[in-house]
Amino acid sequence: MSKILIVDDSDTIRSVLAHAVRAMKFEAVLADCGEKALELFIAEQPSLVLLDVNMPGIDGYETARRIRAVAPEEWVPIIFLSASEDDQDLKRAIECGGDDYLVKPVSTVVLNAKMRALQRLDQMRRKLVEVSNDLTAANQRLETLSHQDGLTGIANRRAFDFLIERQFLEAVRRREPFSVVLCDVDHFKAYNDRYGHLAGDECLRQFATALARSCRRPTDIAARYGGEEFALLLPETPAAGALHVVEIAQSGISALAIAHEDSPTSKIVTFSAGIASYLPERDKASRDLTARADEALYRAKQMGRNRCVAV
Ligand code: GH3
Ligand code: MG
Ligand code: MG
Repeated sequence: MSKILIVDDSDTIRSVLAHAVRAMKFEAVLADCGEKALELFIAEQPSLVLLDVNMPGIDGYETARRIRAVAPEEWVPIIFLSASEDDQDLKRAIECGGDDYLVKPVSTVVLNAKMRALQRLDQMRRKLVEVSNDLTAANQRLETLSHQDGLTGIANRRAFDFLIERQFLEAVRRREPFSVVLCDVDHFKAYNDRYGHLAGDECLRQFATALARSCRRPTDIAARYGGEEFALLLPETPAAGALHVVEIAQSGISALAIAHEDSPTSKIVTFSAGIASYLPERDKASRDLTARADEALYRAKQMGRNRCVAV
């Protein structure tokens, strides 16, 4: 049930209002001064506040200001109840964060109607907040999807293109080595032909997971480059280090022992890899790392597959 915070220094008015509020099937929480009101506002989280203006200690205006300061993102309707009919008092009440201003004595019918109207606004506001939170979550999901490969869940080509550029520039700036590895599943067409496309997809999923696992550093990235080709981006890594990562990947993938009866080169699924490295002391700023890795990969294929060549 909704809680209404009633703030008034007069015992009589407080109990009249409490009676009216309870008759409307709300719970009444009572405060006899502004300080107490703030305390209860925080502790009880009411859905609406009925606020007297003239009180000993901090007055209603200051109480409203402090309530608004407690939760600037939130909105809890505040209705001022004042003895003054002066327009200036009403103006000030609204400026202090009030949403409505009623002159005492207030008829319960008017009070009821005003409370309903403000609650309706509050509900609409909550719905808007909900919709906006849903939109934020949906945008985050889209953002993730836009750089994630749908089949394997690792980075996609788009992410690869973006990251290689950034990591390469970073390597040049910091004068650190940087390696790119291209990996290609051996005789994968024959795998699809023998086991079917769905089994092929499952093979690629397992392959990607094993490849991603062989990237030990948080800055290493495994991406699906396209089809049955994958790429590794290895910052702060010269060719020898990249070779080491490829060896880990090779043992991870041979541990999967995915049967490939129709492969002319092995009884299980294997891959070939090409490594290209940027070395600050050797290269000016060669940007064709991917092309070089592709050449190396081609050579690994030529040399019989299931191996790695570095250029
Ligand atoms: P090589 O050892 O020279 O790399 O031979 P290969 O058969 O792996 O190379 P090729 O490029 O001739 O064939 C690649 C195959 O990969 C053909 C294509 O049908 C398959 N492939 C590409 N993407 C996918 C995919 O998303 N799912 C499945 N199941 N197969 C794919
Ligand atoms: Mg290929
Ligand atoms: Mg292949």
